[in-house]
Amino acid sequence: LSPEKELAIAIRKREFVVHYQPIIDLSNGRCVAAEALLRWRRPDGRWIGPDLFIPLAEETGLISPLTDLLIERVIEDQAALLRADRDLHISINISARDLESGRFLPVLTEAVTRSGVAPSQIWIEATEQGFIRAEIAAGAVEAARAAGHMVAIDDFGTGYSSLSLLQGLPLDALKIDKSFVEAIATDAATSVVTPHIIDMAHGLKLRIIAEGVETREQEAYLRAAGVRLAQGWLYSHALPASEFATFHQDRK
Ligand code: G
Ligand code: G
Ligand code: G
Ligand code: MN
Ligand code: NA
Repeated sequence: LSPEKELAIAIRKREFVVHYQPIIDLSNGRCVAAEALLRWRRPDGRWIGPDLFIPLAEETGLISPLTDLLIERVIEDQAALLRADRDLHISINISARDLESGRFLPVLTEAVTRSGVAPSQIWIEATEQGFIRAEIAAGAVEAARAAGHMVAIDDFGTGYSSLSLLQGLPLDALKIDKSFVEAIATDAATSVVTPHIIDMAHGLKLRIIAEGVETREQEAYLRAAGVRLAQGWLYSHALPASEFATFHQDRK
């Protein structure tokens, strides 16, 4: 069986679960959101990470049904919690292909409407690559925002994005890639770039979410620089839905 066939069958059999990495408000330590991260759980019990199957899904067009499944699972897992806490948000990753086709948006709108979740409680992340490749990126972002979602550019700094790309997109937020967080307070060459990314995001009036925060020193630096939101192993790994509910209960 080719990897593509295996993936297609796995999608049909719904062998995917979603784990949730908490996102923390640095001003008060509260858990205000989580990033949804797909995991493939094979029938033999093996777990396969998204770094292995997302690129294959993108190359083969299987990303579209996979994103549909992601949306279904996120709503299944989180609708009750989202209805109970209107200040909680779940952030989902959308691929370049999804942005190009635009199909994810009616699927998301239907799921949100049916479950009584506010559209503003679902954030959308797409990588720089997604915005560059999608010719209609600005239109897709506008449509998602018009439907009530916040839209963030993900893994910022790792692609080819330019200031002009950012200026041309009606974005709400920017996620600083973990490589720039890792460089904080080290003598890595990238450490000089981090404050510029933060300044630029502030200049463009974007909310900032820092990824891969692992130390109190990084956290203190980010807070002092005016970064409001952070995620990383300092707070928590990605958690199964039930464990995320407990984490949120303790830190809401
Ligand atoms: O969770 P981490 O472990 O290994 O995820 C690796 C990368 O896989 C993430 O940074 C993200 O870009 C991608 N990814 C995870 N879940 C999804 C998903 O549901 N859809 C898409 N398109 N990408 C995802
Ligand atoms: O969630 P975290 O960022 O720690 O995930 C890292 C990798 O560990 C994932 O890409 C996935 O392959 C694997 N993984 C995630 N959740 C589980 C789990 O519940 N059990 C096992 N065995 N592996 C997992
Ligand atoms: O969407 P995306 O690239 O942003 O997903 C987050 C990725 O970052 C996942 O692969 C997850 O396992 C990883 N990750 C999350 N927190 C940390 C962290 O604190 N340190 C490192 N090195 N990786 C992290
Ligand atoms: Mn992401
Ligand atoms: Na990222």
